[in-house]
Amino acid sequence: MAIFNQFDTDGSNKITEENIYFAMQKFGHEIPRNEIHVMIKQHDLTNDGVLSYEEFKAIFVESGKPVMEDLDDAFAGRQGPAISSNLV
Ligand SMILES: [Ca+2]
Repeated sequence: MAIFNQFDTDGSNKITEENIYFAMQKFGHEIPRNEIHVMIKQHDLTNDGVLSYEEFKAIFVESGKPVMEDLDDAFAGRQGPAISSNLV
């Protein structure tokens, strides 16, 4: 999943709170750290404080929508351009 690598900028195969924060910032979305913290907590099945590929993927597939569309939805209402347009 290409989007995973967009977030996992340090190549650790884990998505941290910081990874998400800076990735979203790069996409033009300023997400409060506490919101990211909650998002991770909700999807961190292993309780290690970071998201694996599977855990990360679940954020976007749980609603049954395509990944990119869902990512936009997840941060709908934010300032900045749609995420999809930044990845092509
Ligand atoms: Ca985890």
